[in-house]
Amino acid sequence: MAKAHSYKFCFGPWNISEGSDPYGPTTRPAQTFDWKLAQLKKLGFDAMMFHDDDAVPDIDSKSTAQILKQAKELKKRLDGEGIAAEMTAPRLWFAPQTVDGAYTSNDPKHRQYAIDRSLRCIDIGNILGTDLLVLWLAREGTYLREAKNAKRSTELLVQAFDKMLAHDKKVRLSIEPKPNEPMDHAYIPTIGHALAVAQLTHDPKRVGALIESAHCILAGLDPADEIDFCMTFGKLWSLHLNDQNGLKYDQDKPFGSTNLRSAFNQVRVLERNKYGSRGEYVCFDVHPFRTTKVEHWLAHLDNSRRTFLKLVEKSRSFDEAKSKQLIADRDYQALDQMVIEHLLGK
Ligand code: XLS
Ligand code: MG
Repeated sequence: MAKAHSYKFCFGPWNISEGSDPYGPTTRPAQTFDWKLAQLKKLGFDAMMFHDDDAVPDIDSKSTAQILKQAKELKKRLDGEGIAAEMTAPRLWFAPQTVDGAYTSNDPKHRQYAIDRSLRCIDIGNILGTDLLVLWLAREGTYLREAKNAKRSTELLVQAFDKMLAHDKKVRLSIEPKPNEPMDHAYIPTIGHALAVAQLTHDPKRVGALIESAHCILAGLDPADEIDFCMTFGKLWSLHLNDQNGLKYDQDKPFGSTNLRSAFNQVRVLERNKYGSRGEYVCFDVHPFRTTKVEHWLAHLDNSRRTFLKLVEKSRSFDEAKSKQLIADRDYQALDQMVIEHLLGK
């Protein structure tokens, strides 16, 4: 199996979830943050990603001084365990103030709440030692188009991003596109939209993106192509690998669980673009199945990392010379079969 030295791995506390879904309650008792942190290194992971209220629970009930104090305490713990913070992300989809959107809410007070919370999240990231602010724009969209207008919403997003860029000269905004869910339609559905909006900000070189496999699939796009497109701009700063079985709710399935060929192609483009050589992490934004027993609670993370490393091996052992010759002959049937048999193993 490929040595993990060329890739560093990451997950978030929310990836060790309790199994509830819209049609049923949890099937596993909640684990403590301490327990989740303790599993990370055992699984061969290097970093944890944090929503602002993962780092500072009940953040809305705390003063700035309390928030910064708790962030410093967390930083001390992470340093003690040799765990890096990969990113921070404002969780702008739970609070009552974001019921009608965060940065694009029709209520100016709610827009201000979202911006203030994002600036605090940047301060938390500074303390935890990461310059990456991930912006999954969960509620920036509509249930019905007549409630908002997309041009104004895009302008409001740019204004919010500019306030974050002005707040801290080092922060890098990593927009995580997703076409829908929870919204009926989201405003930044693909990597193309994310990189286009970046160009409208005051400092486009500090606005990049995060790609999630499932979100590309929900947009009817190929994750490998989205990765390659983003790498063309040098702006893939984080990555949530997982899988998705068609157009439905976001499944956050283990990497390779539905489409091994697509997973192989994602790894192949990451290899080709030397993703990770500039300090980027491979994060798995995956959830256990609802049926998963407590004793198998970490398998989805361990399996995703194992699959990734085995596909790194498959990518490195792929007969590139033979494939180049088949491409030169435009013999794509043979190339197709060659990939299939390579993945099936001898
Ligand atoms: C949800 C998003 C979320 C972000 C982190 O679909 O993928 O998990 O990545 O808040
Ligand atoms: Mg994600």
